[in-house]
Amino acid sequence: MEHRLLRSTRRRITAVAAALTLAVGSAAVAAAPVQAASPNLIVNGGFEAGLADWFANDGNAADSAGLSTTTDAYSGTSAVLVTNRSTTGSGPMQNLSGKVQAGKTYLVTARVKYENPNSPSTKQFFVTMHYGGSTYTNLGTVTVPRGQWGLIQGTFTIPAGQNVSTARIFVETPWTSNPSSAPDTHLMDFKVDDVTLQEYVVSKTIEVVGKLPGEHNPLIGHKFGADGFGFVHDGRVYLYLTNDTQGYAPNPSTGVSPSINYGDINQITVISSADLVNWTDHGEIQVAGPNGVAPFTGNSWAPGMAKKVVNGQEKFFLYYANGGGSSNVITGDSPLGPWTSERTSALINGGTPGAEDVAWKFDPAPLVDDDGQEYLYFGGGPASTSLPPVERFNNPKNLRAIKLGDDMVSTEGSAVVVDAPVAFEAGHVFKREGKYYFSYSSHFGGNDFGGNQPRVPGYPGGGQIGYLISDDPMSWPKETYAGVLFPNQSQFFGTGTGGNNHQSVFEFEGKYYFTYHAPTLNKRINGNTTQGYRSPHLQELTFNPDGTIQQVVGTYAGVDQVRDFDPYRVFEAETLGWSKGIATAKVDGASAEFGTTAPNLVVRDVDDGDWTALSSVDFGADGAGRVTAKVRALAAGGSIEVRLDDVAGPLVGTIPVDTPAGDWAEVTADLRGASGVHDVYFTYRGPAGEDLFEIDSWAFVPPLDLSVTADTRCAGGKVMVTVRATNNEAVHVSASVESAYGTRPFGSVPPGKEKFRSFPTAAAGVPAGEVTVRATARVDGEPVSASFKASYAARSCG
Ligand SMILES: [Ca+2]
Ligand SMILES: [Ca+2]
Ligand SMILES: [Ca+2]
Repeated sequence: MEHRLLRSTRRRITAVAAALTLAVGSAAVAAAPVQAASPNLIVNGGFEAGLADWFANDGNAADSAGLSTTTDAYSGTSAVLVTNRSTTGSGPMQNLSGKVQAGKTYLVTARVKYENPNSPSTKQFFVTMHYGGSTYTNLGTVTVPRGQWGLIQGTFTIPAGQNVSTARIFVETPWTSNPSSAPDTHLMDFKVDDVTLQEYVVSKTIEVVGKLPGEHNPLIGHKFGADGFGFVHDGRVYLYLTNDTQGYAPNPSTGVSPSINYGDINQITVISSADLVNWTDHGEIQVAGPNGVAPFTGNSWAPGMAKKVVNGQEKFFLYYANGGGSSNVITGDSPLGPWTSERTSALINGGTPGAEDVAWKFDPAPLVDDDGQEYLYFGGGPASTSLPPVERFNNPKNLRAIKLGDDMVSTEGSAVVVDAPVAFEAGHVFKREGKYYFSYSSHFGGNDFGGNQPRVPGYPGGGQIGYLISDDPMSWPKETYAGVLFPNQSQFFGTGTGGNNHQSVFEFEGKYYFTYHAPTLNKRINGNTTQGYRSPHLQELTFNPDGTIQQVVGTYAGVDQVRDFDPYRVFEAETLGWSKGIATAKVDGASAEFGTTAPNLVVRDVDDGDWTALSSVDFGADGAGRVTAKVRALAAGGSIEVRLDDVAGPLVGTIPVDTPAGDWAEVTADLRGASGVHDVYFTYRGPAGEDLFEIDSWAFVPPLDLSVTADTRCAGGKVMVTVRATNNEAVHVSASVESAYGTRPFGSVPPGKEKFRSFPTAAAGVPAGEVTVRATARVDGEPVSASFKASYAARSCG
């Protein structure tokens, strides 16, 4: 009797937990991710081998039942029928000794059905673990209508230290002390089929196409990222993002993750692009937490970036919110690091002069002005209760501006109020034509802002981006309010995409762009019930003649690609226009494209049918001759199809991935028909269910392999442009070079040899320029031509 009581207590608790798991997940079973499954630990779970490996539960002397096979199966041709049950625990059982481990998490499923017309119209069933002795745990449950197959489903973690040497699972009905008093209610016959027990492995890989081919928002489809801050440096746009993917943990059965928990986030994600459509994933910076660059901070939200020459050295400063309580900054040698902390305590905190009344000392956004003066904008959260309610709502005075020291890692003087109407968070400033623009996100009302107060006409509604225009970066009275820059994203992206927002503005090659976020990838994974995982978006910003901004319309189309992609170089495989089913991971070693100190990632979780694609690649009129990839094979029989314009478009080459498993190697394929401008799809092929390979980088090469370099030198006070061409082919190549200072033949260049030409310019100084080398040869009897460009820097010989 005693052990029965123990069992009953334990059972009730775990049954509630299992029911909650089911309630969260049951709506989205259809969205279950496709991934390499962990093996089923149950032998003969479908009873297609009869009763092999099954027996009736005999854990207690009172337990007994008859097992037989039935052709009334859920799947296949056979299931088990349980009859003559003496206890509620009497059901089919299988031994798990040696198969499960303490501390690990498992997913259990089973199909059950009962038909007794004298039984209740619905009945609850359990899959239960009997570890031994009196230790029983319910693993999963379902309440099923009479006459229908129901699905028992549950996840569970075996407690650390649990002895599993005699672990067994069985299917049963809810325990009661005297079941024989109502056998139709408690001891009915039932059928079981398709019992599975798998280790529960959480994969963050996004299996849906999150960014649709042809569309440019969200910017990436393989991970999340919020609070984007756009930063332009050396011809690229870098976007710094709150790493929303950090706590993402989709249930392997349902594909649904628990809702976002900002407290999990202590990393910042970096992506960059030279064309605003193909984005390179630079991975995550471990900013905060015990192993962070600044371990005295716990979170890293809402990044902001600035650069400045300090003591003759160009440095990069990454500001971030340490939760709601403070803000901090780390210092980089480049936009991609490496990163160090110059501080040992937060930059903005309760001791910052002028910030005493700011509830949330977060969302730091830097501005380095044309005159070199540095500013930081920050703050947000509930308005001071010392303000009258109407003012708390309309002019909460919760945002601040403060000067930064010349070192960028200290503040100067006292913070001043930015009196942004209905302000909540996300202050940001940019400068255009001598005017300063402050944008911010508005609050959603409630008691923090004085309750239900009349909104001043024209002031922002809840969760909108408003903006102010000022002549002075430290003066933001409410009269500088200029309107709503962007309504809530749910107006454009619909159900499930509401919530907060956070914006930035950057100028790139003469145009202005607006960054914002929306949980559009989350919506593509889970439908209209999203869990708050946000994705970065871009739209172009258009100004009126009076300097005000036209309200931004959010679209999946996004912004135009500003230049075609240059394939004739080594570039990272983690450069993605669009993708399906892949993930990325940081690896040791340098980036082939971004240098020895930049992080390098690889494309991983490559299954048969997964793909990555690049938008608008310019192969030139001569086309590409070959493509090489740096790959690490993980299984035999993989290959990469190179296709144009569509995942099923014209095949221009197939790269066999036939190198030894586990080693990095270069693989290559000749290409036919890859000329002009096309989207390029790399479609991954190999045995189904296998993790095929990882990819580090790509390089396309022209039909002829020449190395061409251009330079300048001084001769007699005049500039000479010099051009060097090396023939890497096994045949003679005929070549000539065109420059701004004339065209000269190289003549025939023998295999492996180098030729040199110089162009007198007759000028003491020349601007930067480019030369073109045109080459022809006969390869395998076929005439082949290719052209190569090389650039040189400006030169003065005065
Ligand atoms: Ca079956
Ligand atoms: Ca995959
Ligand atoms: Ca790489």
